[in-house]
Amino acid sequence: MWGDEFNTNSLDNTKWAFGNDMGARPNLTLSEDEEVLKLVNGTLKLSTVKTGTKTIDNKIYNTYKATKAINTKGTMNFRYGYVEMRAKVPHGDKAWPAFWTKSTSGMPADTIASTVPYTNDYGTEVDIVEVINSKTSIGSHIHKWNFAGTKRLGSSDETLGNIIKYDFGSQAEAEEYHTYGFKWTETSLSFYVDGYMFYEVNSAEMDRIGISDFVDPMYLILNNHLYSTSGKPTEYDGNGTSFIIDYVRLYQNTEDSSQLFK
Ligand SMILES: [Ca+2]
Repeated sequence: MWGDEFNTNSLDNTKWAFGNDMGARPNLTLSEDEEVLKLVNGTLKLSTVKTGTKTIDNKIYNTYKATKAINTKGTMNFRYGYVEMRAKVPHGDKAWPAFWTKSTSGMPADTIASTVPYTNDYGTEVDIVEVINSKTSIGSHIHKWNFAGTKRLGSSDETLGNIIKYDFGSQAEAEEYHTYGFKWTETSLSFYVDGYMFYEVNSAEMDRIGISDFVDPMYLILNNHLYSTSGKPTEYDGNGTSFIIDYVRLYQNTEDSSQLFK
């Protein structure tokens, strides 16, 4: 089993490196500072922090600092298994925390050792937990991208993002500690909250939307951003958000030769 319980005093750089940012904004800077990324009482705390104000196009916006994303690309890539995160995930207007994956292949500048069996000419992405502007719910998303970075599936099936949702019913409940799981097998992709499977993409649906060959190894990514269209200022106006992660664990069956870990 691979995992990080976040019991160290600083980020374990044998497991995580900075990368895969969602991009800075005119009023949001990305940083590696302890102010926005620190280990606290056995947890990883990813924060957004208000730093001041700035006038952009004659409008005054708050300015914020957020952590750069961290990922396991150089240290841990996997195919199949069950990934679980226990965390307090921020919700609300313009909140944008995410726990997600990308495939090691199919992205222009993303190549790793040739011993990995590259089978596809596209990249895959699974957003295990993503909050975009929601007070009460998380979304999970499955994407398939081609080399140019554009979506390759048909228009209505470009993403399963609007279908796979879990609603907690209130912001207070949504922001409590919960476990978030993603199970990846040869024939299904399924999503869990607190052990309850709330959505499963089965083999028939994978065939229908063209992801039956969803096999290339993926790495994990964590970030806590503030939502806006790319290049536009975020209209978040609070004091900041906290994404507190107790652990991230990957469970695999080492006797199953189809499962890959490196
Ligand atoms: Ca912990």
